[in-house]
Amino acid sequence: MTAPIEPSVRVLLDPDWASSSLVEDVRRGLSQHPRTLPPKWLYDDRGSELFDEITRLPEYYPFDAERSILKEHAYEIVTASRATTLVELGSGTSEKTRLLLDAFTEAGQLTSFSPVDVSERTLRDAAALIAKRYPGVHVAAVVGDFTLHLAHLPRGSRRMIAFLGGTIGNLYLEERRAFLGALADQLEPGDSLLLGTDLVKSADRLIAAYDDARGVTDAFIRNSLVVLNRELGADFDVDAFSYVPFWDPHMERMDLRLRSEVPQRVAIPGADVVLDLAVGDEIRVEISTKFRLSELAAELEHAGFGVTSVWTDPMDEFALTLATKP
Ligand code: AVJ
Repeated sequence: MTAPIEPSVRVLLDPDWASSSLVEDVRRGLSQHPRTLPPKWLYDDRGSELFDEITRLPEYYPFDAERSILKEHAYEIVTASRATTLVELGSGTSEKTRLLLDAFTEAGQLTSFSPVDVSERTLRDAAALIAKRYPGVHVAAVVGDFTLHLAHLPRGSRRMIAFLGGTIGNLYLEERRAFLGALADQLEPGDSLLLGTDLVKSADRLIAAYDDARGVTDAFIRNSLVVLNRELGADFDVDAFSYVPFWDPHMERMDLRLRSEVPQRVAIPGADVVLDLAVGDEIRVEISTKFRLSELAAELEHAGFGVTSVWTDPMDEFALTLATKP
């Protein structure tokens, strides 16, 4: 019997959100057209719970699609990566990651696991659970922002960086380029990226996934205003907005917005912003870009990766791409 090794947790993100980049993000985003809030601030404790609930909705196909790929191909993926360290960006509950960890265990390959997430509570719970379940694996969790803290990833052994769930779709093209380029720069030859991407499909299927019957996604997106009320002393009347998700066929992305239903003035003292909204004015809270495999491969190659393998689910709704730093 190997005794479980206690997980370590490094906090790189200021626990006081109001004094962190939230203020700057809010100021910059709300002065853009359309007004925008960056999605990473959706994941406070309540937001993390709501997202977890989204993953269990029948309409939210990406979760099950990605899981089915991992169920079928995890062993192939981990042996192809030849990694001994698994880093997971935007790890959340790391629920699906267990399929990778199981395969790593079966292959006798893994020595350490580093989940990275902005949500400290979710991360601590996940790290404790995983350390218990995989004795012998050193769990080194990082509370951080994967766009800011790439230089702090563990090094010294062959790494696979898992970025699952389609979260890369939250980034705009320029942000995606910067992120993939910075990641490739941080990696050593032989390290790899396992990237989950949702694929372009019919608008009906997409809209259903982001406009679920029980209104969980609505509550998740609306929670962004609750975060601003709490962290920045804002006075958003959360019920004075409606949730407006739509498919943008030109940009090939879901665009998730809140629309003001009344003329209103909102004060956000913590960011020194006063927001005047007319009826119909919108705030974009999240985009979720959908991909085409040929374009994705080109983007990865442009960033400095070589595409090793691509796996999709039987319905070709979602893809996992293993890209290696040459
Ligand atoms: C966690 C970013 C992958 O874009 O599908 C789900 C977030 N937002 N429903 C996604 C989300 C609304 C999700 N990601």
